Amino acid sequence: ESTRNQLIQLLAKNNEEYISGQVLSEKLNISRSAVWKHMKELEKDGYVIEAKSKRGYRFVSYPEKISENTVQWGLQTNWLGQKVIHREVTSSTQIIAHKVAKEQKGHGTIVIADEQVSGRGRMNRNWHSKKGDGMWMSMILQPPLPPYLAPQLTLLTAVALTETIEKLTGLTPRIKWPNDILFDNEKKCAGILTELQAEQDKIQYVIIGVGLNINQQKNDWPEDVQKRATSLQIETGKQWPIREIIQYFLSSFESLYDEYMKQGFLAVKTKWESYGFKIGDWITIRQLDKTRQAVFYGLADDGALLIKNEAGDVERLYSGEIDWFHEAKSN
Ligand code: BTX
Repeated sequence: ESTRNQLIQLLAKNNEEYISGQVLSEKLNISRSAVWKHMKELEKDGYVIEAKSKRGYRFVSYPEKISENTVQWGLQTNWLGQKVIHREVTSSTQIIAHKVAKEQKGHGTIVIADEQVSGRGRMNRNWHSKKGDGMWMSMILQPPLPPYLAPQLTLLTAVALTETIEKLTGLTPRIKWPNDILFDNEKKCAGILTELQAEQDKIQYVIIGVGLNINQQKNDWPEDVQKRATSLQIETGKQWPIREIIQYFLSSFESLYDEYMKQGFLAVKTKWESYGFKIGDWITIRQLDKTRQAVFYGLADDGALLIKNEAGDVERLYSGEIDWFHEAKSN
């Protein structure tokens, strides 16, 4: 790793505290005047650095750009995102994450891109991920869980994402089962894609992909997507800082994940239901080639979708897609 990157990491890890030129020169094994020269280079790149005699150096602010280092600066997590892989452009962060997970595991490693040229949704659908407009991220996790519980992680991710949007923007996002985040206008601002590598009774790793539309305008999407999509910018009328949203989401996800590992699914379920969209309403359920109507009852204790069918019996569903009744009628 380059001296420059090591230097950035040392300053970033130290947050707002000063770190002396002496300590830096010892840790990096370079002279103090070389340290000073590196600082001047960093300033040219948009880092704002404060230097105080007797105390040393500290970062005041980072360039707005997302990078492995800027994501870590001020990050409040214990294990999630402690390793960051960043690409300006890539096909899909899911592909990189799978590769990394296969080679070196890496529980908690995250992959972020400014732009994905073939971002993917579920069932090989396309996910629009234009440059600098959103959070396009994949998280590598190795939860000590049997594979059948993996869908709970998708629900957990939806809760963390919803909390993040609500806390930072004041908007009221809702979750459409199992994994879309939308607003009361039924437009979608985020999606989650959970991909699993497992043995019969044990998860080897999970890649959770999260796409959140942040600064797009309506015209940034093709027409078919415009009808269903929205962004934080469209909903609030202002631009949002992507780096801070990433950091807030990582904290929020980590604490919910830790709580879930200690206490089980109940805490997630309660929160999920408080954000759940159309609970108590008629919905349309599509499974393979079958379509039918039922009342959306809520979540079962294990995260399954509870519905009351036309005969009045309550059923559990583990997969499928739901739509609102009026959408199904108009199709
Ligand atoms: P999904 O299958 O539920 O949603 C995909 C559908 O949503 C598309 O068919 C299209 O109609 C619509 N759509 C496409 N792009 C957008 C967009 N930007 N905003 C709103 N609606 C859109 C949801 O799949 C899962 C998406 C996960 C994306 C992340 S990004 C990081 C990671 N890398 C990657 O390739 N995928 C994940």
